[in-house]
Amino acid sequence: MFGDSPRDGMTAPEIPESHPRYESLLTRHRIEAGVDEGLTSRQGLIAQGRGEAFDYLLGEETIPSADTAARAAAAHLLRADNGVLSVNGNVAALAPDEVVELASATGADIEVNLFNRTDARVERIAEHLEAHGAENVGGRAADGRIPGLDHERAKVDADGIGSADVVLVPLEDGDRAEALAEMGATEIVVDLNPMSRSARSAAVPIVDNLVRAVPNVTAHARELSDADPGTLDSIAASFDPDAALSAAERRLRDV
Ligand code: PTJ
Repeated sequence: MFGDSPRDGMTAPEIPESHPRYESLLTRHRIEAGVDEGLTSRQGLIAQGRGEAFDYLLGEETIPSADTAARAAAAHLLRADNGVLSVNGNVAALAPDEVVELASATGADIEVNLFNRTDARVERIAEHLEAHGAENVGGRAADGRIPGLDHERAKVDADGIGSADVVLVPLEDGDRAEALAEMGATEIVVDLNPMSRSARSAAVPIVDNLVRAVPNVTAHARELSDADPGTLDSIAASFDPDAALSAAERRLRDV
């Protein structure tokens, strides 16, 4: 059914568009197709299931605090000297075009950065992103290290995430998110679970589904493209991560 082209999993013809949970079911098919195509790890299926549960409780919409976070993320990326968008197997399957558009709107680089790293999957994902218009995709050199992690999980590009001043990590394992934050870069995390260590270690936690969050950061970046540095700095500085996490948690508990 899937696998003839990278986009086959997007169409999922057996789901009628009138289905009340059409978007959610389509997303599932994209992740399944990602596994079939060698982009997404099997653990990525489990991660998606965890994410779906939180998204259901959030009402499957971008809540106001997540929108504020997306705006702060856009300001950070526009101000960055070396901004990097980190892409794993789930992100590659769910939002390749959206990542390419965000890179173009902010001038950030794209780097494949995997929890369950193999050279073959890095190459597969890099080629997939290139087929969607990405240029100079990083992650293949793997000549840098995130301190405090074991060998495979620590690998990054020295001139990419290794020297970034702002990193966007949509969906990250807690250990790696904490280790990345300790490297000193401003860390932007997209995670539907506001209680996860990844969200809690981020300077800018965006509690939203990455399929909504990435295009939303792009929309804010486009809207802020002519803003002066002082305006961008003040948007970034006025963002309160604890308030954003508390607002998201209240929304989950108020269902
Ligand atoms: O491709 P790899 O090898 O780098 O592996 C990627 C995964 C995601 C498998 C790996 O990083 C992992 O195991 O992650 P965790 O520890 O399962 O954490 C995933 C987090 O992302 C959880 O807190 C989920 O709630 C959240 N999540 C899942 N799907 C989405 C999401 N957040 C935003 N949007 C989603 N679509």
